[in-house]
Amino acid sequence: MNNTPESPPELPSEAPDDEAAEVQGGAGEPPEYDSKGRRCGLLAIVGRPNVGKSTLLNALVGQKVSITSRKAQTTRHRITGVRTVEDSQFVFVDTPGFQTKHGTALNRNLNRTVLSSLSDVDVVLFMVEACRFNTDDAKVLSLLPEHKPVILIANKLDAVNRRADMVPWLKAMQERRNFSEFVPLSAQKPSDVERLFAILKPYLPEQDWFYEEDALTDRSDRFLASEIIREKLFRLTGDELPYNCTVVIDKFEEEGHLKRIAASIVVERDAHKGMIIGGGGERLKRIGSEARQELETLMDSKVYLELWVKVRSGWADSEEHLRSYGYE
Ligand SMILES: Nc1nc2c(ncn2[C@@H]2O[C@H](COP(=O)(O)OP(=O)(O)OP(=O)(O)O)[C@@H](O)[C@H]2O)c(=O)[nH]1
Ligand SMILES: [Mg+2]
Repeated sequence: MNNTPESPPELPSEAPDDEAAEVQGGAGEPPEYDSKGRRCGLLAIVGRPNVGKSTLLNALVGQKVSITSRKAQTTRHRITGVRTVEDSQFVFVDTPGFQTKHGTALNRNLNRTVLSSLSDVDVVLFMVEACRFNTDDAKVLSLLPEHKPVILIANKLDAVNRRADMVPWLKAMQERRNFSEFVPLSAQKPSDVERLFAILKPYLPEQDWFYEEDALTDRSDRFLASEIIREKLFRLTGDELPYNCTVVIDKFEEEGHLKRIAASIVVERDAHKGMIIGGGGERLKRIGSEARQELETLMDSKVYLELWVKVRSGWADSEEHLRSYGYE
């Protein structure tokens, strides 16, 4: 996976001192710089948990870079997905679903991630489920910056039984905010997703690309490994397992065409450990085997995966644990 950002354009090093001072002071002409007609911009995907933000990001990028599940609160980090179409580079930022309940340190951390992602983007994709709008959606909407274009994405269109309901719903939505665009779609339908690029392109500023043309994400294989394991954990355990478990990579070594990965699943209680391991260790085996298969495909190499389960009570409410587990 190619994830090296291109270095930003540099001022000519031979410029005399007084010229450099002039540029810094903001007077005079900006340094001559040719973006070759290219466009590039940051687009944040924001919304309450479970509306389909990560599903859309993966579809836009054309490869899985962000995990998804039926459970709310799946995404825990700011994850960048890149897609370059002709002269335009779209840098999408997936964010955790904004948390309105449970004031744990983890939730405060997730919300900080959402808010900081908003500050430097060119356009916000505000995602809701088509024909729905609840207090959690309203809370997210109230946090969006006033002076940035916001595009309303009404996802899960396939789940709307009566299309006629869309008209009054949209009218009510437009009264809530002056959205720059309104796009009803299904993130699971590739033709709907491809249509988005033409709609979004005019919102990208004219500037050179931030990433190389074939870049997909800013995240490392090591990070991806922990996320894929967490996804299998979320998907293969029922609602009995609370969402506050996490995955830590203890070892990530490459030996030629083989990757040796050891990871710990960290839970809050002994009872949770039992749920994950399952009778005769069956469930943990399945989590490991599904994760390994997917990692082998994504990383195009052989993967040897070792999984452990550890109990660390109170980790989700400890800033110190959060930091040591990679929550920025
Ligand atoms: N029917 C239908 N389901 C969808 C669609 N898009 C996503 N989903 C499902 O919605 C659930 C949540 O999807 P995610 O992409 O994980 O949602 P999210 O908004 O990233 O969730 P958090 O990371 O928890 O905030 C998954 O079960 C998806 O398969 C869609 O267009 N139609
Ligand atoms: Mg997500």
